[in-house]
Amino acid sequence: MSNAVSNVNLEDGPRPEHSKVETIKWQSRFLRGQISDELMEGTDHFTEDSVQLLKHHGMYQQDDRDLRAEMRGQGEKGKAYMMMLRTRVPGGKMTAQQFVGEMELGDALGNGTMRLTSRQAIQHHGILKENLKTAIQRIHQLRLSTLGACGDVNRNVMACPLPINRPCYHQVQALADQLSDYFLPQSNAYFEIWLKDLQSGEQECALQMDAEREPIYGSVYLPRKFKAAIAFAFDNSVDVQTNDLALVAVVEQDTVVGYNIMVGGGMGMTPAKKTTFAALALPLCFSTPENVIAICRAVVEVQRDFGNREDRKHARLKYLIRDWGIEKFRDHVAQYWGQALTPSRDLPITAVHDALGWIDQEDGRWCYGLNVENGRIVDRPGLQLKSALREICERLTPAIRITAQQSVLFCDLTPEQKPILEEILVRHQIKRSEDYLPTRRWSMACVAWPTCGLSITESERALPGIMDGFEGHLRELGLQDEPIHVRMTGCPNGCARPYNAEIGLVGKAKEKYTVYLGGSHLGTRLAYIYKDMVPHDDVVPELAAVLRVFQRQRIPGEHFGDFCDRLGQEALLAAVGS
Ligand code: SRM
Ligand code: SF4
Repeated sequence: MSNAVSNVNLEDGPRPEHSKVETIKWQSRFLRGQISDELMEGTDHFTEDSVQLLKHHGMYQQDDRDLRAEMRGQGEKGKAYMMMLRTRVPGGKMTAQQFVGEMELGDALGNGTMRLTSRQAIQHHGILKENLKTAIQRIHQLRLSTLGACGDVNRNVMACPLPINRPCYHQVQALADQLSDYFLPQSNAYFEIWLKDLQSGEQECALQMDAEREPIYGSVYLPRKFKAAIAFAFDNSVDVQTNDLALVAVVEQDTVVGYNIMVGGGMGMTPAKKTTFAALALPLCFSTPENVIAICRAVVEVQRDFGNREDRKHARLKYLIRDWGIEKFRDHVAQYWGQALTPSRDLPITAVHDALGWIDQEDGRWCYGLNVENGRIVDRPGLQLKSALREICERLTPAIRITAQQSVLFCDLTPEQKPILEEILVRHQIKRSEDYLPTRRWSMACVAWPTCGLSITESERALPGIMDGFEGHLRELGLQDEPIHVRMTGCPNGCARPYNAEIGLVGKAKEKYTVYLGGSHLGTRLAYIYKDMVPHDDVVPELAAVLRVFQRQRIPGEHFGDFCDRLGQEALLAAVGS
């Protein structure tokens, strides 16, 4: 056992060399800070210290970047401030009533759209500071919460969303719910700031969390965000290895007999900072279902105590594991847990499902997975998506699941309800999932402009056009049935997980992208940089050139990502002829 010295003293607070955010958290009295006072002020935005704390309450301060130039042009110094609010939805599971309630919230207080996220959660954009409390209270009244959706804590826990009626699926969802609850901040700040003035009957579930201590996190919380997901080896739709804590259920006769636990996945990186990198989680151990939460807690505690608190760009768990090596990390987890760890079972990931189209739940009921392009639920001329989803929810009251590809599943439908759902889609001009090419069903873009303060390029607004062009070439080459995974982000932070996709398009400079190739459709291999600084208009021609080589040289049945990986960058460039 090594003698590594803890990086934080939970009693004494941050050291001078720690980042400013550590002091803000430490001085916040468990996430309170000045948020309540600033809410009362008539300003349109929060101070920087409060902005850091607000993340733990599930929100980001943003401004409409489309309006920045206009506001400058009018001689104003200000920005069009607004808040993004994120609801936690473990495993993406919610009721139809909650889903409709969230859409109504977006209409009443947000920008009239709702966003399904790449972690199975829900986001609203465009909420004004003055409406924030009402928005959170409405979410609370839906028996949902934004607490811990962002910030230096465990975020929304992902789990396979398929509603198949077999014990293993229920067990995995139950564990996602348990982990989500277990790692929630315990501070009463959320209740005090947002919910205290609700009628007493409506406070009910918030009042259960009135402990004034953080038994797991301590007073400075984690060094950085922390993410967990649970997959099956036969369905890795949650992209499990991109998480800090990655659980793969070991299933025997439809029942979970344990979990392979992996650690240290993460996508975010800063190209200019060479010490940063994307990483896939590495095997830690096997756990029985009885021990899994305790071992997960030990992982979180080791990261809490030893994770880097000086440099937030080096603070995710993956850097601790890279600095220490997995063996030393494993030793520490065993020590914190108090028992020896059991080696992982040999259980490779073999498949991913997009869960779209009609799926037999194996209990006489059906699920329909609807492809929501880039997760944006909106009504616009020619696409009445929001209205259609509302009607489906109100008439059929399906159970809802959000997928890790930003789409939605309507579950528990009777055979008689199937034609009704189809009719609603047709009447609202919604394309059925079956009518998309497989590559579009698998495509995913992050939000980027105009709300994301970190975006360098367009993403959500750019990918549909890029996919139109890409699909044209697929058809031309007879490759239209290839389920090639394309993921795009407006900056290198990787919110749509581009670095393990078959094609990753990452915003690098104004209207320029880094093109990554060679990730695995299973999510188990990182991609390499194929070309850097590719102008937006050249992206499709560049990809088309690679498609042509793929069509000529692939081994029958070979996936696009596997082909690009087999050739590697140099050979691929040579084959393309550039
Ligand atoms: Fe993300 C920051 C949106 C999933 C890595 N992400 C942001 C912020 C909050 C920008 C900011 O810090 O100011 C973005 C808000 C944009 C907006 O206007 O809504 C944002 N991230 C998103 C969402 C909404 C993308 C989407 O289109 O679905 C996803 C919300 C997930 C959720 O429900 O919790 C989202 N972000 C991810 C993922 C994918 C995942 O977790 O599976 C990643 C890569 C995995 C990882 O964490 O490494 C990701 N987001 C980041 C990072 C880089 C973190 C790092 O370790 O370097 C940042 C920037 C940061 O934390 O400093 C970031
Ligand atoms: Fe914003 Fe970058 Fe994340 Fe896209 S990848 S949402 S641009 S932080």
